[in-house]
Amino acid sequence: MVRTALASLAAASAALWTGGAAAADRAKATVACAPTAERLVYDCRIVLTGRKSGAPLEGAKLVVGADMPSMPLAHNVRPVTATPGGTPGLYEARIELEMHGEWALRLDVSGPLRDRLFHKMHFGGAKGAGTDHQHHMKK
Ligand SMILES: [Cu+2]
Repeated sequence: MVRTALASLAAASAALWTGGAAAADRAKATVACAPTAERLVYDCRIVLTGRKSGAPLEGAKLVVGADMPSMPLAHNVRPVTATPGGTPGLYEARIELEMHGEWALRLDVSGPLRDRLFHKMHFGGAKGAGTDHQHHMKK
């Protein structure tokens, strides 16, 4: 009895897993940006997964834009197309900002699924690297 229940549970999760990049799913992003030798230029590594499936999102087209939530219409950063990184779901993009402070990265995902995500991060100042918003808030 217990054994049967476990078996069907495993089958159900396997079905979810293979359905990873289904059109109905949305994207989830993990973002880390590191400063380069050039001021205001950052190398960002973005890991995309399916929000429901948790599976790495491979073969996606990812365009990264940036804006400052506190300064609407003040900036005009040209969006860049990320390139696939070495591991499944990893994408890399070099972004050039116009000042330090809090930015919202806009991630436009297309391909296996379409989605638009915003990711707030603090760049520069005493922090040096692009730190995740939550880290910045925690101090
Ligand atoms: Cu600004």
